[in-house]
Amino acid sequence: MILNLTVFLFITAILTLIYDYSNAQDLQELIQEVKEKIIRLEQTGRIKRGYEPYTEPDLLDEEGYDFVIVGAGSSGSALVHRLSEISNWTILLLESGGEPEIYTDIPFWSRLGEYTHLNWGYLAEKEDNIALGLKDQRLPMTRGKGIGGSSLINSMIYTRGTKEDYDRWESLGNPGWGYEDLLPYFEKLENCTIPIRDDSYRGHGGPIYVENAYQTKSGDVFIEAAENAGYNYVDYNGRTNKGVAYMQMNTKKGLRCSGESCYLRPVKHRKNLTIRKNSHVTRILIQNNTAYGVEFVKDGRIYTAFANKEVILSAGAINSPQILLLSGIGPKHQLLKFGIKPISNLQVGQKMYDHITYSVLGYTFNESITFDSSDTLKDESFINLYNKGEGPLRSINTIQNILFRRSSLAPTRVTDIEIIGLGGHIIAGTNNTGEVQVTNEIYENTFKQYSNQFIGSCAVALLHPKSYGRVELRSADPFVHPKIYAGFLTDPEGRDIKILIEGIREANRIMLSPQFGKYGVKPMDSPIYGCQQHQYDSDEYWECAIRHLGHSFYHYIATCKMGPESDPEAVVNNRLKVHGMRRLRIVDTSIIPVTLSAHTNVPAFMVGEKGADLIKEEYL
Ligand SMILES: Cc1cc2nc3c(=O)[nH]c(=O)nc-3n(C[C@H](O)[C@H](O)[C@H](O)COP(=O)(O)OP(=O)(O)OC[C@H]3O[C@@H](n4cnc5c(N)ncnc54)[C@H](O)[C@@H]3O)c2cc1C
Ligand SMILES: *[C@@H]1O[C@H](CO)[C@@H](O)[C@H](O)[C@H]1NC(C)=O
Ligand SMILES: *[C@@H]1O[C@H](CO)[C@@H](O)[C@H](O)[C@H]1NC(C)=O
Ligand SMILES: *[C@@H]1O[C@H](CO)[C@@H](O)[C@H](O)[C@H]1NC(C)=O
Ligand SMILES: *[C@@H]1O[C@H](CO)[C@@H](O)[C@H](O)[C@H]1NC(C)=O
Ligand SMILES: *[C@@H]1O[C@H](CO)[C@@H](O)[C@H](O)[C@H]1NC(C)=O
Ligand SMILES: CC(=O)N[C@H]1CO[C@H](CO)[C@@H](O)[C@@H]1O
Repeated sequence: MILNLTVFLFITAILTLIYDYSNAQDLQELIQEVKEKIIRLEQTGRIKRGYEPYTEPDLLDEEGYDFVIVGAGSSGSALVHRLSEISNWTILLLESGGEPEIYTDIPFWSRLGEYTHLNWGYLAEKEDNIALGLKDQRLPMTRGKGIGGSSLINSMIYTRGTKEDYDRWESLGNPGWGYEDLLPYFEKLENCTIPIRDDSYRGHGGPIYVENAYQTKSGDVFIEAAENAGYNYVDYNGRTNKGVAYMQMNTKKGLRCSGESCYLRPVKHRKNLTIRKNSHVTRILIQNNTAYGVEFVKDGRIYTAFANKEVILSAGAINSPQILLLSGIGPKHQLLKFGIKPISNLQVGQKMYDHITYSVLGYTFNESITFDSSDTLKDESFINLYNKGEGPLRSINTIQNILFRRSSLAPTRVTDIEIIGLGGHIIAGTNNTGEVQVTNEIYENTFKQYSNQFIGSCAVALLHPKSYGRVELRSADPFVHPKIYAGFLTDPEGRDIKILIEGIREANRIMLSPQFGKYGVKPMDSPIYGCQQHQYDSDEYWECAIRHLGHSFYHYIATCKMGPESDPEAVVNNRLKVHGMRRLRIVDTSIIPVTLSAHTNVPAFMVGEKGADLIKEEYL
């Protein structure tokens, strides 16, 4: 999980502990140090890395393939893995970013990528009454850039979503997307290595490994406390997600299992598959409402790739709509504003759902049962990770537990609150430096005082918001970032904020229980700077805190929403084909029409798997 708004601070916290580094310059030094360590351990034969560079054939000005796929992210990787099983299909995968870095495989350090070229670096537009405690009042809208896409820099939290979610998706006029239809894909894609009581929902033959998160004692206490508070221990990726559990991660023997490492790495040598990196698609080539190729820029030159069968966009929920808009598919008035000739007037980018999260709910402990990051730069930790899949480097931002709950305001049977238990805190104890940050006032006046204490925290996420944002063009230049409006907490009834506050109180109920009391757990109750005028723990206080530090969970969906032709918001149909167009599909999280009780990486893999089958059905 976790916001990039503070992961940087978290990283600097680790640095402060060990090296007393404190500025952005030193982040680059840290990255260098981690890289050098891995290379040295590899050269001396103490670890073995699985990663080999991606090579590609010479590029011609014009090339032709059966399928041209745009974006090597979570969905694109799954799609390409499956389509390239068909030996007589030729496939071109174009990815704007480059290769993974050697540290991205290591869960603990992998989020470093967020502060490098592996992140597109999107920031939401400034909006009223949200992000009040962030620099420039702009929310980071992080997106992975590189082979693997967002799964290269994400937090590897493994969640499928529930029967209610997918049945709702299907009920909106999307046959084939109900739970019964999709469960086989969730099973197919995974290799669940966790012992589970009712295993009948889980898969064991797929490329995506599932393992429990690294635990410290505080993770065990979280389970005890939640059970005592009335939650059942569940396999939250099984029959029901309602309850508490150790967090399941998509790691393979302790290492990141991304679209790159688990879907593409094993098949990248297939002769019928060409993967071109640093290849930025600028528009789809369209004639007579038929997509016949794409134009892309590599090393400053423009190239054309023709598609004999289809063009498929897997550029993610921010970039797929951007590419459609640049190609003339989208709201007519918006296109005309940028001088783009309208081809199909669809509501591209007009609705974007995400999961707003408050993740700085901190607690102090009187004993060291939380995460101790001082081990994470030791050679032994790297060796244990690579050779045995064990140790603290398996940990991602100290994530340990997950809990799903239905709030008192939940519209249907969905679980709409998620609480994540962490054995650390992402701001407290750090120096307030970094490219994205809370304001210095907040750091100095709120979090700094908790330095050098044993700390844990909870993140609370709203899974089924009413509020939504949107994505629009900022410019007709394909290299200019689109405008992103998060739209958090804009629902007129104010229901979203109420549910988040309910979630915060529930997290407090668990963390301040007798089970944690044995470890002297106390809330970090120094008010968030800017919210001192409210009585601590009042509804007004929490609303203020959330409006200051609530952030994106990077679970953008619905910007190229699936729906029947009769749905005015729909961009693709249930076969992932763009309405009114021929030979053009979208296969990524942008097509997801309904909010899910889940983080979106596994759903992204599922969409790739199912998309591949839809395409195979059509041509074979
Ligand atoms: C920081 C972070 C943490 C997250 N943590 C979790 C988590 O713990 N668990 C979870 O389930 N989900 C998590 N998510 C969300 C999850 O990773 C994403 O929802 C998922 O990866 C999206 O998959 P996708 O295929 O839709 O898009 P992406 O994986 O983003 O892939 C899109 C790809 O297209 C490429 N691209 C874009 N534009 C172009 C272009 N013009 N030309 C060529 N290529 C292009 C991009 O570079 C990228 O590689 C997280 C996301 C982020 C950013
Ligand atoms: C924190 O950062 C400031 C600069 O922003 C620097 O002056 C100060 O020395 C740093 N403190 C520590 C403890 O690193
Ligand atoms: C391609 O392969 C599939 C099976 O893998 C087969 O059904 C199809 O006929 C083949 N097409 C051609 C043109 O060879
Ligand atoms: C699934 O994981 C288990 C345990 O690591 C392993 O033995 C098995 O080979 C894996 N299966 C596949 C299909 O990779
Ligand atoms: C456009 O495409 C349709 C459907 O394939 C076809 O019937 C029509 O003849 C095409 N028109 C032109 C001008 O090519
Ligand atoms: C922590 O606090 C609890 C509750 O006050 C107390 O019982 C325990 O002895 C304390 N532990 C330490 C190490 O101080
Ligand atoms: C022409 C060619 O090399 N086809 C390959 C495509 O990929 C499949 C799956 O690996 C191979 O079996 C084919 O040989």
